[in-house]
Amino acid sequence: MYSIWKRWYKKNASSNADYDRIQKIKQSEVPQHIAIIMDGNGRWAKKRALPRVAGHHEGMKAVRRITRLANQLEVSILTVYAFSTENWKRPKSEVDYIMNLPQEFLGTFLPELVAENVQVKMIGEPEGLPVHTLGAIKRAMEETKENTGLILNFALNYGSRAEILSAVNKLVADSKDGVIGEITDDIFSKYLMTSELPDPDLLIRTSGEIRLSNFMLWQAAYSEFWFTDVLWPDFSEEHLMEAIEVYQNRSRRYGGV
Ligand code: V0D
Repeated sequence: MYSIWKRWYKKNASSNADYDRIQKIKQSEVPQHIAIIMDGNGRWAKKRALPRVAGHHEGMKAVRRITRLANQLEVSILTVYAFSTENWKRPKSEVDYIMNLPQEFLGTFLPELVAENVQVKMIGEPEGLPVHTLGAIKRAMEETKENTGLILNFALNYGSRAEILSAVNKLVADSKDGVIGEITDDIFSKYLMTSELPDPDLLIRTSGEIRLSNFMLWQAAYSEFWFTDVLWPDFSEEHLMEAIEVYQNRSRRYGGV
């Protein structure tokens, strides 16, 4: 390897041991699409006697760390579940705080995303989001639309049953126009919000809950699952590498024929 590249990677990894671990992971099959349910932000704050919003803020920093590493690992798509359709039930003050996070995140991080060739995308219902939230995200999508590296896909105001029902309704409308014959797996997938994306290979959920909670019900049909008790704000590069290594060992055992 050219030493200039090696220096670049070493600068971005926190130690030589990380550098070697990253190289080893990249020599094997890296999951193309990783999806993460970022749970445990409130619990993280409670443990420290901090307000819940402090946990969300710290969780935002974890998104940055994990994005950087996913990009280094040459993952194609990182989908993070940032806000579910259920989350509107939380206290208004908490929702208001959360809705400012995209602006804060992008205010400091967007130049780096642009420079590092990351493309920002979103799935979920844009309708109902505050204009300042949607404005920040739209700007990020616009400024990164020509980028060809990692796709950082935010699931925001997203719920999978609503997504499936909306697909069914669109299909019914199209079939009335007579455009549709027999509906196959591939045709149905094209009606989902993830139509442009491959299904997740690896789905991670933090904070000890072992369920999907209305996240990518259709898309996760064949995903490998990795669950951890680690709370999302504590989720580090170390944990992502562990999840990927477990994934690689599973595909070594079950893969092939
Ligand atoms: C709160 C843990 C980054 C989950 C992460 C509006 C709960 C921190 C974003 C973000 C949230 C979204 C879009 C974008 C740039 C950044 C974010 C929300 C919540 C919901 F283009 N963190 N983050 N969005 N949390």
